[in-house]
Amino acid sequence: MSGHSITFTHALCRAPSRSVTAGLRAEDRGAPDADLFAREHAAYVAALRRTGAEVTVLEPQEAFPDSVFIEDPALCLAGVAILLRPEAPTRRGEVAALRPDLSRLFPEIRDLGGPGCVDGGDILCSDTEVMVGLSARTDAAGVAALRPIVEDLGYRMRVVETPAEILHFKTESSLLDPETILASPRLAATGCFSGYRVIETASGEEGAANAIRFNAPVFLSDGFPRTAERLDRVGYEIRQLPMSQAALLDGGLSCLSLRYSLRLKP
Ligand code: CIR
Repeated sequence: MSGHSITFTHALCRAPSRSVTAGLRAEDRGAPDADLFAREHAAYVAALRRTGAEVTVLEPQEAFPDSVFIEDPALCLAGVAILLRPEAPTRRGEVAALRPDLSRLFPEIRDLGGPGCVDGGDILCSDTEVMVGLSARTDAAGVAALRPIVEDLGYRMRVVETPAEILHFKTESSLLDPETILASPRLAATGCFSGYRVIETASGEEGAANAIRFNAPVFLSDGFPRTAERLDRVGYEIRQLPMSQAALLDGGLSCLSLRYSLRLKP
């Protein structure tokens, strides 16, 4: 096992805006509390920093309530930042707002271009492969525009379907190590992870699948004790973080950062 795809030197986050209370949500379970969101976000940033990574936190953007979910407007791959194209009209402007920061941090920037759409939340990367889930936010035209970029950077691309009830492909899946994926039973049942070892979340704990392996630990959201125990039993170092406010906006651990290494693909 190379360990490469789980070793990150950097992460990029964006502080939540006060306008986060107006963020998109499929089902209204109440608006998040902006102060509590900020505290949970700060705990997340601190936890990433404790792994030794350099974490940059960008200024909040009031014009974009969902901009704290910085994973969606870009993909960082092999030392290149790829600017994507969110489907949600209220999120389109996040791309232009992020460009100057990515230009400062990355030696190379590429653009997806229109008219297709891709959200970073639908992209799961291993050492060799980029899996993209078609979803309400990522369409075939977007995938067609992404493919040549990904292949030019030396990765295979696998395109799969995300079941309609799941917002983003990674809402219910994450890479635990280069060969292992954590996924909800309903996503795993589609067969899309063939070739990987799949660990399923415990019953009723589908949200645990939006985990991140960031250097040594696997971070899980609070409130998924049986999945945490399942992972602990097979040897993963588990850290749990409060995600109550992001969850009200259908977000989770992966959405809150762009994780990358400035080493090029070996
Ligand atoms: C949205 O609907 O776009 C946000 N409220 C949540 C985005 C979550 N992002 C992700 O799963 N990558």
